[in-house]
Amino acid sequence: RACNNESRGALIVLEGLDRCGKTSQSSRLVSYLEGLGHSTELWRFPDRTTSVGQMISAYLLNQSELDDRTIHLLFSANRWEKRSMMETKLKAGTTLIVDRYSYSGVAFSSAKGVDLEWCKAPEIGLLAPDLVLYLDMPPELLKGGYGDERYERLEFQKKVAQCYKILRDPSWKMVDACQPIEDVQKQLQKIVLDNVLACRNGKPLSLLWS
Ligand code: 2DT
Repeated sequence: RACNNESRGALIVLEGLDRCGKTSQSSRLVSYLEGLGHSTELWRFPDRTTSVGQMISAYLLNQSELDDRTIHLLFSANRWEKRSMMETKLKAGTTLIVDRYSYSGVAFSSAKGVDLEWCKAPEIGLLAPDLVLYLDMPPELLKGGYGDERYERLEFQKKVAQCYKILRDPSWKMVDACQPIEDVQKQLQKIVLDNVLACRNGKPLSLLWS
């Protein structure tokens, strides 16, 4: 779809605990926006395809051990290595639906006891999302138990939920993810479409944390 220089894509982030439905809602949003003729891509962090991403993946699969701050900085580096591509795509008019971003970075590391402000520091200067959608679900209700990756334990997820609460700001859109998947999708679609249109109409890009 043709785009004039003024109209850019939106940077839209989905956050929430493991297994709250982020991944399937994200791909549905991409289909929805594409169906309306908006150029859209699905992104996710960690991006396990890069060399930094492979180190992160090995850590998550319990195939390697890393100090808490070291892995935190790798997650952050994994966003920095994608930053310029992200900006290029947005400026070319493509909307990015991003499954996890800096908020996961800060929530998961601070849930381990790493200082919150320390966790935020390496994220400063990354592109700020135009919209943060938080899929809200009590840790006890997360779908079908947990897998074998690091972090997939109820007690830890409860701590992550607390850290997300501290990070949350009034601009976040909280969506009740306990509703049927179709109802969640309908709510997300409306919020996302409004945001995509606002970005096309000249809302400027901004930087974390602002
Ligand atoms: P997925 O199952 O969504 O691939 O999540 N995580 C993620 C962090 O600890 N820091 C980060 O910066 C990001 C993006 C959340 C993989 C796990 O990695 C955690 C779950």
